[in-house]
Amino acid sequence: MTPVFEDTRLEPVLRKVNEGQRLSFEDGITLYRSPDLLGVGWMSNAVRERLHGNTTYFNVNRHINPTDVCVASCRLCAFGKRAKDPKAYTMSLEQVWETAGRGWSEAVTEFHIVGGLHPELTLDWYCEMLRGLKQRFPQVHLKAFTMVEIGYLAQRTKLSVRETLERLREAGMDSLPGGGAEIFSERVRRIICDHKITGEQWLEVARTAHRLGLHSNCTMLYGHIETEEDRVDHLLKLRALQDETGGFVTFIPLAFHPDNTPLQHVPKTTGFADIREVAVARLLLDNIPHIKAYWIMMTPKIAQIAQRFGADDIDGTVVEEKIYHDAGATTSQNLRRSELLRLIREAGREPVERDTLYRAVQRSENVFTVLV
Ligand code: V47
Repeated sequence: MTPVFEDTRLEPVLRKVNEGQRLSFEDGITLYRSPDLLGVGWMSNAVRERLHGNTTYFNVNRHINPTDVCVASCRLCAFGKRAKDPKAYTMSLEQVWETAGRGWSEAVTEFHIVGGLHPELTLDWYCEMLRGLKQRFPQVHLKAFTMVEIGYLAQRTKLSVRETLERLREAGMDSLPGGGAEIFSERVRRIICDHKITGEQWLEVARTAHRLGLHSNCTMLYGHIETEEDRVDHLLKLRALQDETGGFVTFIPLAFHPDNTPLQHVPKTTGFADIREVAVARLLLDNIPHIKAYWIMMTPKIAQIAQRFGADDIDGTVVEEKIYHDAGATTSQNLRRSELLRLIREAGREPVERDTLYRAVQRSENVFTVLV
C-alpha cells in the first residue's frame, strides 16, 4: 500500500523505506522537519510491523538506585547530589538487597541498577552488591551501570575499562542499561553535562562491553538545547557502532524533564515531539532491533500511542523510579503487569512478556520460566 503524504518531501524517504535502503543524514533532517507526523508515523509503523509484527514487549522489572551521591553536577540532572547534601543517600549493601526483594507480588525478571558517580564506593563494593543479589535472586537478570559509571569506576580503580567490565561480569552483571549517552555533540555536552565522559568515550565503553559479549541498551536525551542536526548525528553514531558490534538491543529516546534542574527554564517536550522521536529513531536505526517507549518518561498514554508509531516495547513495572521523579515527572512509579497488558491490548497489539534479552517469559502464579 502506498500512502498519500501531505508533505511531498517525504516521498523519496518512503521509496527508500519500501526498498529497505538505509536512510541518510539529510533524510533524518527531513523527518524531523516535516509537520506530517502521520506520514512519518506511517513509515515507522510499517518498519516496526516488518520487524515485530503485532507484538509489543514488556517486562516485570524493578529499578534500584543504590546512591544519588554524584561528583558530576550535570545541569540536566535533578537526581545527583553532593556527598555533604543532607538529602543525599547511599544504601548499605544490606539495604540494596532488602530493596531488591521488597513487597512486590510478582516475581521480577530484571533489576535495573544505576546510580550517581560516588567518590568513595569501590569496585569491590559494587562486586559484592552484585554477588549478594545473584545469591539471593539467582534467576533475576542484573542490568547494571551506565557507560558513564563504568568509565568513572575504571578511572578510580586505575584499571582499564575492559578489566573493570570483566570484574563486574564475574560478580554477576549480565548486561548494561542505555543511560548516560545524553547527546554526543561536544558543544551541547559542555553545557548540559560537562563533567561526564565525552560522547566518544561513551561509545568506546559500549564498544568494549560489546566486544566482551555483553549486550547493552542505548539512549538519547532530547528536548533541551540540542539541534535537529545534533539528534541525527547522535542516532547515526549509534547506528555506526551497531554495524561494528551488534551489541545494542534496544534504543530508548529520553525526553528532558527540566524541573528542579539548572535548566528549568527549558520548556517541556510536547506529545508531538515525543511521538516523532520514536518514529524517527525506528526509521534511522535500521540495525537496532527494538525501540522502547519508556512509559515513566512519556506517560503511559503517549507510550501507548507510540506502539503505533515505531515502538515495539513499553518497558516494565519499574516499581520505584527516582531519576525522572526528582526532575518533576508526575507519572506513577509503578504499573502492575495487568495494567501494562491493558495498555498494550487497547493499542491493538499483542503483549509478550520478555526477559531483558527479549526471550519470551511464561508465568504461572508468581513463578516464571524463560522460553529459549
Ligand atoms: O542516564 C537524567 C537521563 C537516564 C534527566 O536501558 C534525564 O532499559 C530527562 O537511562 N530529564 C536514566 N532525563 C534513564 C535510562 C533508562 C530508562 C529506562 C530504561 C533504560 C534501559 C534506561 O535519564 C540518565 C540520563 O540520561 N536523565 N536526568 C532529566 N532531568
